[in-house]
Amino acid sequence: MDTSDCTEIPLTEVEPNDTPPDEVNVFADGYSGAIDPFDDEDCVSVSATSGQHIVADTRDFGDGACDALELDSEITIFGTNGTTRIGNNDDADGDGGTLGFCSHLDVTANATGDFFVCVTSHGAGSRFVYQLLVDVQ
Ligand SMILES: [Ca+2]
Ligand SMILES: [Ca+2]
Ligand SMILES: [Ca+2]
Repeated sequence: MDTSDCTEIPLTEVEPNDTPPDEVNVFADGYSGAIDPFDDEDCVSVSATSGQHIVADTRDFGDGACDALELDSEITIFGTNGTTRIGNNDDADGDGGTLGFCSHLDVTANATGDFFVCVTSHGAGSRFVYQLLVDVQ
């Protein structure tokens, strides 16, 4: 097999980032990570003002992994205490989106402070690399 065209995907996540509110990465544009092992959880913090929308998406790297079920993510957003779930999405297509098995979640901040966006694998045994987009608006 000729792998000379392969490029290493640079990931920006820093483990451990599995446990909000303390063990997380501060979100920055261009965030990417790997769910590995399959029960890995990757969490970022974003600050929001009460009433703002926190919009989070997972994406593949343009290789069609979301459509092909190679990337079946789930996004959960936790409130400022790091433990109260305020939203969850498995497949963006379930919301009428076009992202295959990737995820899309839009929640309204119920307080002012740091919120936590966590990416996990939906279903057993799936490992993948992903890009995470978060917009506070
Ligand atoms: Ca990870
Ligand atoms: Ca992790
Ligand atoms: Ca999914």
